[in-house]
Amino acid sequence: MGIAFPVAAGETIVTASPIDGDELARLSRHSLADGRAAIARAQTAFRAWREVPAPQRGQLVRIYGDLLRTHKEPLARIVSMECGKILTEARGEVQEVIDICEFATGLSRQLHGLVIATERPGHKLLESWHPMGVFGQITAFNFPAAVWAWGTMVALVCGNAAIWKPSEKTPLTAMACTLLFEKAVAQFGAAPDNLVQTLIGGAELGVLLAENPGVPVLSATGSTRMGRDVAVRVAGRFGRAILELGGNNAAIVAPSADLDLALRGIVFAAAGTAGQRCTSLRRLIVHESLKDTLVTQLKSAFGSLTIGSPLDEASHVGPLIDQLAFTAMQAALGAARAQGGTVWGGERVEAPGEGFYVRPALVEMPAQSDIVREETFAPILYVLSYREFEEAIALQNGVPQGLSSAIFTRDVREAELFQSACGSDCGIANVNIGTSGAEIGGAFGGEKATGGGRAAGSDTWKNYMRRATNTINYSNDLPLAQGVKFDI
Ligand code: UN1
Repeated sequence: MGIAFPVAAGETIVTASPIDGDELARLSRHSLADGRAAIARAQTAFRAWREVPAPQRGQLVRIYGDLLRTHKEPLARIVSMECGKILTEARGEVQEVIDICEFATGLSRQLHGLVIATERPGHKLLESWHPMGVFGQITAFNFPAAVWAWGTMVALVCGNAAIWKPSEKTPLTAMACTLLFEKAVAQFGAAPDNLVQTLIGGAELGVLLAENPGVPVLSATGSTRMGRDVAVRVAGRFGRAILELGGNNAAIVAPSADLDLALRGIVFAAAGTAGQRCTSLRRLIVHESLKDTLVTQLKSAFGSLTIGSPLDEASHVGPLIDQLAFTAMQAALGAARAQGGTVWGGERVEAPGEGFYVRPALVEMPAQSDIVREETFAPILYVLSYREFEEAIALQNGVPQGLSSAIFTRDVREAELFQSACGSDCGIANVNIGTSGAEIGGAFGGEKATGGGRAAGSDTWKNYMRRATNTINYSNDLPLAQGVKFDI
């Protein structure tokens, strides 16, 4: 079942835990030939799977969700060890996988088309939905399980086969998820071989998935740079890409905000997951009357966070993923200083081993300069102030990315305006909660440089299906649409 995971031989990937830099595993890479063979096998699996009724397909996903419930803790520990997020967040991530399984199981009985009013007598006009074929998925290190499940669990109930290329930094979580899925397949007993396959390797396998016409729909989560490359390759063969790329998420703190609540929301969104969520809060747009108070409170809150091993239940902030992330963070802080910023925090915090632990940084900026408009995948919160509400909205929208946004206010007019067509331009616009930590029930994703894709709940299932319009004539006549006459 699936692709056998390669044992160490030939070219290897060595994974290290961000906790202490210690080696976790050595794996060999799947080759391009392995990748091509996987696509061919997935096509065969798809042809069988599309014939299984959707509610039955849902039963496979239900079984997987049940298995995840019983394996939640060990899987969370793998997530924590491999990507460095604190245990409560790692458990939350596995819960997110369980939640999407539940959602997809229900969805398997709700995939529906339409009957549309037709202009012709004795005719019927329908819209029906069919699976696309092979669904490919490229995921990032920071949500090594949940983002995969948002796509793959929904794509499976829609009748597709799936191929997953996880981040090179988190192959063990991917292997654990895949092996557990194979257990579900064995229990289910009626799924074709190779329904879900996982490819371990680097960008070359992502390129293969992006360029291969055997993968009609490809989802990619990661940097805007990666997404631009994937988008062009997929478009070049008229494939469908679902892109979830960078965010540069802001929260507006208005004069009427409940400051206690805002503080808690801001600290979790900015410092949680060590600022390594695509929904992490990166910009605070605070009314000038509150700025000094809030900055003082934030420094004290950031200063009191426990930074340390993610496996220690007392830790609030775990390590950055690797040295490169640390270097990028320090470079961003340097640029912020050069652009007039005042930096508090951001320094490396000593910990046993080679992990890169940092104090979350708070950076007061005189303006939304170039560095503020960039996404740095680390805990840096830039603080800007505003006087008029329109100014706050303009700052919120004045960045290339458009993923998540929030406003803290008790003024209903501000809250409504923020969520209206004239307000936030993001895919997620929250009121009185932070920018991160979305539930799976809604569609997840954003606009502009975030890529425009949507995954998880709502009607995102349509991304994994193709739409057919069907006209049926049950009359004895052949009237043409638009009143066209063509007598022979
Ligand atoms: C991501 O960082 O790629 O909304 C996904 C959230 C999580 C998912 C983040 N549920 O923060």
